[in-house]
Amino acid sequence: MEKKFKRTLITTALPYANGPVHIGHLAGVYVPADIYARYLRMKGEEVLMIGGSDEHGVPITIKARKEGVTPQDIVDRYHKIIKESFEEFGISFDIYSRTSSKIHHQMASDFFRKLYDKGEFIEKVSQQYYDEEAQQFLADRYITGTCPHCHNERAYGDQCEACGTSLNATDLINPKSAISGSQPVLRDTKHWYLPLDKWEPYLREWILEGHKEWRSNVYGQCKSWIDMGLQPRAVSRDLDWGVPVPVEGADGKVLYVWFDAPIGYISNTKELLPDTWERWWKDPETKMIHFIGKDNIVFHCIVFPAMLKAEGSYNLPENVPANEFLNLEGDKISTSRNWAVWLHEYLRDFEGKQDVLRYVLTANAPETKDNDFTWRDFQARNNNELVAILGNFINRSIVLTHKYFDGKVPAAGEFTDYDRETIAEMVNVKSNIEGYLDNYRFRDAQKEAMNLARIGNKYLADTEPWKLAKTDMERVATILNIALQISANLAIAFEPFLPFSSAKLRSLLGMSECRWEELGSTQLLATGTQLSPAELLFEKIEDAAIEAQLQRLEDTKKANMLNEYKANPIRENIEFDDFMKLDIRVGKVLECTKVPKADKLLQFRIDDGLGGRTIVSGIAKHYAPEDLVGKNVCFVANLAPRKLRGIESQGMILSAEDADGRLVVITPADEVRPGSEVK
Ligand code: B3M
Ligand code: ZN
Repeated sequence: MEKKFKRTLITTALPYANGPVHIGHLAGVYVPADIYARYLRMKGEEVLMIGGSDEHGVPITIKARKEGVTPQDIVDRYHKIIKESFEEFGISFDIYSRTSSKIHHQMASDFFRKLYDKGEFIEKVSQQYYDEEAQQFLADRYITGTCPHCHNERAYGDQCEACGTSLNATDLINPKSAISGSQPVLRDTKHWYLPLDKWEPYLREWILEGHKEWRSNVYGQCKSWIDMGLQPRAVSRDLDWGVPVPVEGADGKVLYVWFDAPIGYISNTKELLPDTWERWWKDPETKMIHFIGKDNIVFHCIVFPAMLKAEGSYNLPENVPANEFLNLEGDKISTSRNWAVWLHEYLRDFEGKQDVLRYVLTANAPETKDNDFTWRDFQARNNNELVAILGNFINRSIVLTHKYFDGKVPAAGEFTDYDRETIAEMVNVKSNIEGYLDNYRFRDAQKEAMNLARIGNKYLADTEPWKLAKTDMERVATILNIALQISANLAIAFEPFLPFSSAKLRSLLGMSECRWEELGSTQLLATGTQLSPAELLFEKIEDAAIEAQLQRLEDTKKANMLNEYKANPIRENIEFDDFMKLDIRVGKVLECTKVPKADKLLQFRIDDGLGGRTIVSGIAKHYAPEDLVGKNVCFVANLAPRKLRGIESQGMILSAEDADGRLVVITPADEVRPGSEVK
């Protein structure tokens, strides 16, 4: 039996304040959260929707350094842009604050200190690279060097983007500081670790037994993390930007951004409700829902709950309906490659059409798998659904009422069976939408709301009031009364999804109230209510506007190609004899398995035509092992064997990766015998 709660706390992932927000943010987190919050409010429930900017972390310091400004300058700039974009799109936060605020620093610091005093952390001294010139420890992203695995010379301290292998900075050959360029030295440094392994039994019970109803993509990711075995996780960093670690002798150390950021949900609530915030975070009568993207699942389902359990007085989330990713025209959205539809640019090009984007992003929401945004689909859904179905029905109902009844809602006479059937269908729509929304299925819920517009269109098409005007005005009055009641129901049904259009429709119909419980009623508009003059809710989007967007993306692609070659120039020429030293062969993948406790490594058994060999490759992030079995791959056969996580790797599988990090293995165009030489 579903537990009943008195109130709902909705948190939304705090976007990093190091760039503007784009359609992926809206689709992944903020539109679904806003739909849910609006729906609950319309039902008269107690709801809080919390948002804010995530203003710490290494990427912000890197951007500040690149621009020669301070991290505070960066976050001040983007916090403002992000906040304004959300306001423009009607994302109805009760508060949108930020983690560089004093109240957050205090809250995060106190939270850490409480866990520290309770002995919830493991203290460990580890070796970290220190830049003697810049006089600071180096975060992983500030260290570059040669990847020990594929010899890419621009690997980072945490990962090699060429072969995808996750690295420790000390694995790098010839490490360099990205700050001063000097050779860093290893120094001891103390950090505090949250022992996630201690909470593994609890998390296993709480999630894997207690929340089987969570979305499969969320549940699955939690299960694989828990089954892989949880490890202690560092919750402090050697950085000068962030929440200082509130412990003696911790100068120059700050809380790890993923430790302080989720606490931002709490501090933002406290900022909004200084006296009653604890009711929202500690009263078991409060239901907490985290709206996030899939890359934040582990932090919201494993790390943050462990922190809250360690602290001991907080609720845990009831659900985490994480969305997958939205792609753009078939490619991953990428801030660094400007491959995005930025909200502020959308508003410039499609003024007043926020609801069109909300509608399309919900219709294509990546709720259980990645999905793709295309401008052609955006145009089609606007023209064929919003204009042709919803807008058209509303417009006909109002125009006909002005034509025959002077714009006043006419009195309904006797209902026919068909009238009653139509009304019954409308009542059905209410329970269908509720069923979907209560289960975070926003795509289906919106589709159901649009279904009501289809019912309205069909009703007018079947009853043809314009043909009866000469003979039976009473019947025309009944038909238009019902059509107008359906229109008023659409204003209610679409409020969570299309708040701007719903408000416009309510004013056209002279509707004041908009309460969810009234959905399904045929008494929403009193007889005699004066309608405003008809006005189109939506307008067609012409090809030219779409072509302009596609051209912009084409130009971006060209600019990226240019930058890629500049950023990743072809290496210097080698002699033909040097090339001939490489012995590249074709091999068939006989077996492929994940390397335990190495989330980026796959172990292959390859038929190399010479009895077989083992190769370890850092491409686990790009392939499910079972998808590679049976494939032909190309591999370097005469690379000196080397041990990786205790496994002797005899060679290297060749793969290609684009600047976006998308990686594919190299396979021969046609079937060819294992051991065949690549020339
Ligand atoms: N700043 C957003 C991201 O990973 C991250 C979310 C924090 S929510 C506490 O893109
Ligand atoms: Zn590598």
